[in-house]
Amino acid sequence: MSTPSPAEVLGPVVTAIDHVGFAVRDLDAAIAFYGRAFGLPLVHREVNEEQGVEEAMVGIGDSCIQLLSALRPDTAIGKFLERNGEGIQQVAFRVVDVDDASQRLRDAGLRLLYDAPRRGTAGSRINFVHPKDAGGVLIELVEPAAEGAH
Ligand code: V0V
Repeated sequence: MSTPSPAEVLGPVVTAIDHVGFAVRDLDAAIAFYGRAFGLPLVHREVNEEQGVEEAMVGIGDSCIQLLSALRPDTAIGKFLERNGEGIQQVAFRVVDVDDASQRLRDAGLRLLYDAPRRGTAGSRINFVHPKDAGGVLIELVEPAAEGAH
């Protein structure tokens, strides 16, 4: 059996770059910096205990930059900051159906980090492709919450 092409694996289920995630040490300072330097407005802010982050979405056109600070050192962002310092930690692809997208990728032999999607920003449902299976980039799959669901 031949390896499926990317189009065969996800085809039209990926619809946009939902956001790019930046690991930051000081969330308030980062929000102020991107506002001052680039005019990016704060559109959402929340704590996600399960992910170990306090995060802020700043808008850029139709997309967002997600500023991610660590609640504790022993978290994904805490470890990233310790290892790399501040910088791009992930790119998030918006998908129509995260269960379907995850299963298609598993079937194509990629490792998904979670067996079942977890809660992401503003009630979205998320999963991640392991960076070692995606060219060294941590790719998040995000299915936004239905309109008015959060
Ligand atoms: C680690 N590695 C990365 C990486 N993090 N490569 C690219 N991008 C990253 N962000 C590399 C690391 O350098 C190692 O390479 C290798 O992967 C395995 O390292 P590890 O020691 O096992 O890595 P850990 O323990 O730091 O875990 C890495 C993973 C972890 C990706 C498994 O960060 C994770 O579970 N991430 C998913 C959850 C997450 O990122 N949450 C925060 C965002 P070498 O040295 O072996 O070559 S929350 C969020 O996005 C929300 C709420 C949302 O959008 O809605």
